[in-house]
Amino acid sequence: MMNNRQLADTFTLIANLLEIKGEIIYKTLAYRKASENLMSLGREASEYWKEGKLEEIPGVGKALAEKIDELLSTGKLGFLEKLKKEVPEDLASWLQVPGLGPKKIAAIWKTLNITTLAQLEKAAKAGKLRDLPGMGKKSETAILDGLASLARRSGRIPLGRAYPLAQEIIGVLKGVKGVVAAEPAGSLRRMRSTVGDLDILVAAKDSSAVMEAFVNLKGVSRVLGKGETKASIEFTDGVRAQVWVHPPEKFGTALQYATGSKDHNVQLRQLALDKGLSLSEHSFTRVKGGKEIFCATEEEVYKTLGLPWIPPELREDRGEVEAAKANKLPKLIQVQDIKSNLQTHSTWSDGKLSMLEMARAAAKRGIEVIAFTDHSAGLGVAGGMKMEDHKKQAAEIKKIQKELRDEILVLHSTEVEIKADGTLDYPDEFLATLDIVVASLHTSLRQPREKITQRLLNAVRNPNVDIIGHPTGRELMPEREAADIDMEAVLRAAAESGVAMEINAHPSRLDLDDGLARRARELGVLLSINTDAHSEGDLDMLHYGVAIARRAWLEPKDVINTWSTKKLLDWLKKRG
Ligand code: DGT
Ligand code: CA
Ligand code: ZN
Repeated sequence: MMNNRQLADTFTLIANLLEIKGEIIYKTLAYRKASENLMSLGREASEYWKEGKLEEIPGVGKALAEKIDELLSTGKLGFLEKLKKEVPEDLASWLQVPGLGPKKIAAIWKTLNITTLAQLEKAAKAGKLRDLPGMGKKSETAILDGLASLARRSGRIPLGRAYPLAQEIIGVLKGVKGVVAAEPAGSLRRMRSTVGDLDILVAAKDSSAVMEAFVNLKGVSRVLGKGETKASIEFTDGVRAQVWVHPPEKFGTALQYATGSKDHNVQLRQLALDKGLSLSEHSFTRVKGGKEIFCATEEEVYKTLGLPWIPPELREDRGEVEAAKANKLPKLIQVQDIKSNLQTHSTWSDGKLSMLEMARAAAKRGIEVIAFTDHSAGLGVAGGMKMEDHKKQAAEIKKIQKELRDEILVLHSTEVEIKADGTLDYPDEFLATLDIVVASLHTSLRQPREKITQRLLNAVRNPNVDIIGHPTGRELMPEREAADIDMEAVLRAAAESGVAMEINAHPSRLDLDDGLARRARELGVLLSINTDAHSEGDLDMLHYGVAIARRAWLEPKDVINTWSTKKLLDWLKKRG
């Protein structure tokens, strides 16, 4: 029976093929919406189906319910089979090429009668695209660049996908008889922004029941290996997962080993050797012989080495072992330290909730200050606001603040476009009237390095700008490379001007990533962790941003969102 992901993929495929076919956008939107809703649905659609309640799924009306019904009962869909005969399925993969949209795809396919990515590349290289209607030499080069960028993609899994999937798997494994504990390990536990595969560690005396449950998880397409202590699977979408099973008395050494990183582990093993011990996945043994030392917890592992426990986010061999030895580990920031959310969107631009609803949702999560950073006019696709409308928004903020009283403080703000020519989308005199200003790049991200760096520098040095939103423009879901920016120059300028650089907590961005955030802190730049929430659910993504900050060694004082309301307002006042 098809699971939600497979149903969602089917609807996305339909939407993509319909778009290439030339169907009006409004028709494809219903499929895209349904696909999104299926992905974020808390229960399997098949359960709704069994209850005869498919239409209770958000975005699913009668027509879509019939299609889901057909897919669940037969595993196929007549409508899609017919569509594939009109529009070859291979063409859908062309949509992943940056710079290539449905209209151009249709034109190329119909004129040259080609359908695969390989044929597309060959045609572009042979200069056969430039003469097609609506194209030119420039679009041909853009397609070649897009194909090259596609080839450079990592094949790694974004944390925002891996993390919920791992939680699901862990939930199932915890329900297996005899399981004492189940935890993420590997890069997943270290919270890297992308992971190669999912590593999960289970404590149980007997591994066979765990292995059985693991290889029979929903959506598994292949079992890559299955042994006494380890099993490895691949899901239909190519994601791989690995489970390690150890008895509870060895859980500490096993978890430490499986968490890595490899380089961190190399360091620990050397430390052990210096003490005449050999450290393995199972235990410490004395090199000279003698009793094995078992560790049920990680704390015991580190203690045996004479170290305090090192948080997983730091285990990258970036100085953490030396810091631990000297008792100088940072007091890492935690989710509960965050008091403000300084990038959120409401229905004034492309957010799903009104300001009042959003403010209440944030307050419910312990947030004390929220800034509404609705898009500026230039970002038309995201419902950018005309400058005049800010008067009305300010009036609404006054009104809802009365209603909210001291539940949460609402700040009037904007996410102002840094335009292609390097100027900001609103004039300085207007920006100066707002409580706080976020400036971001969304368009013309492929400008040459010098030009786009200068664009960002202009914003960094503008005294009306307080935060630079998602500074590099990289995206993880779907994958998009960062703009070619001299970030070292930008961070140095930020240290000088006092502007804060964002760690955008939304798992589709996680920008700045840990490396740049750590460099920022080194240079004395302030950081700001914001959810960029467009819906209530987005407010719960904060922990991803905090994890990136922890990987960057950040302490509460480095992040303006941990400050008291007074300190934050004083800072804003001083900036003018
Ligand atoms: P990934 O999956 O590429 O994002 O990165 P990791 O760190 O999850 O690495 P992975 O999945 O290859 O291995 C999982 C853990 O297993 C790793 O974090 C540490 C441990 N490990 C793997 N290979 C070695 C090794 O050769 N030596 C040691 N000491 N540990 C290893
Ligand atoms: Ca891994
Ligand atoms: Zn933005």
